[in-house]
Amino acid sequence: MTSKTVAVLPGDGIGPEVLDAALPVIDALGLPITLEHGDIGWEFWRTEGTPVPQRTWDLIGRSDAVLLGATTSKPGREALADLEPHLRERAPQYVSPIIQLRQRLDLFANLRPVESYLGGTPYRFCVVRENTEGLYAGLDWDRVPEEMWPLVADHPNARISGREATTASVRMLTRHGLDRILRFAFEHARAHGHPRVTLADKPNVLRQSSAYARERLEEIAADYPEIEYEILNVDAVALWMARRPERFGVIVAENMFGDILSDLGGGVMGGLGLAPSANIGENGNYFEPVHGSAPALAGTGRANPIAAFLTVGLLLEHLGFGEAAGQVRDAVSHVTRRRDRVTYDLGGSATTAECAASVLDACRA
Ligand code: GGG
Repeated sequence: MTSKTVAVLPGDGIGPEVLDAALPVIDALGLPITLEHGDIGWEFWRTEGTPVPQRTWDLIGRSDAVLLGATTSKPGREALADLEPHLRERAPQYVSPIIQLRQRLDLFANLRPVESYLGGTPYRFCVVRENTEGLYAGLDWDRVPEEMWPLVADHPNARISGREATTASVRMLTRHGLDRILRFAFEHARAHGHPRVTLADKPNVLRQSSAYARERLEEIAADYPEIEYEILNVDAVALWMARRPERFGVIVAENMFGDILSDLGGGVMGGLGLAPSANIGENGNYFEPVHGSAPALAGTGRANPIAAFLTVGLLLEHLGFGEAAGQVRDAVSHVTRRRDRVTYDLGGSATTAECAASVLDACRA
């Protein structure tokens, strides 16, 4: 097995605790991986003026994969209250580290596996969210720009409100963006034996842009004849994710639809404490639990480490350690079915350390 280097960026709040709990799994499985710890998050903005110092970018650049704990996306009232006045004035300039990573590394694919860890009918699917365009392309105006007004003015509500009282956002889909995310979805389906790719879109309302997405889907799908594909309205996908999650393999969606569906996926699984994620591009990646930094929970020993374990599993799979990734998922399954081994958010009473010890024991068994 070729040796790999992973940049570990614990970040803020509970990020360091959940990574500390989950990382021993790499040793437990005897994998040839070198971990290099680096700095990211609010603390580094406070002390150095940036949440991602240059030495961290350098570390990311020389690593095969990046493992993130959690980071502050927007400083809360308590974080602001602790600041000296000159820093408080500058706080609105703080840009979330994960946005910086996604933009600078062009991490266009956000992968969220959704799997039944709490029992019931088994399911295993994933949501692939496009990360760079769609309704979050940044084409968002607090008042419709003058040059756009002729396109909007005929809408009856806009006619009544006038330009000064009309706002707009544009859903931008490009051939470049569509092709690479659709290809990613099909490649993922192929690699994981999923028989079907579902494009979650809105063809009954956003007819023109959805027709273009269909055109790109049909062309890309031709390269994957063994994989079925379908286009469903995003609202129907949400309904079926909740009612019959086992019907899905790979769900792919533009940025906003994917944002919503991927959080729904966390809900279907049983909560954010279980949900892992990956952000992947041509030249970089980072893996992180979906949950945030949860400052109120930090230091209490109650944070759920399962999402961090499953995130490490996802990272292992990406690095080519597929068998080890399966062992991590199996160990998690073994533990999540025992309420006495899980943390409070899953109805248990275990601490972070106790829950992690159970997963590590199951891995070694
Ligand atoms: N691990 C995901 C993550 O940290 N996301 C950023 C985020 O949502 N942060 C909100 C927060 O921690 O306050």
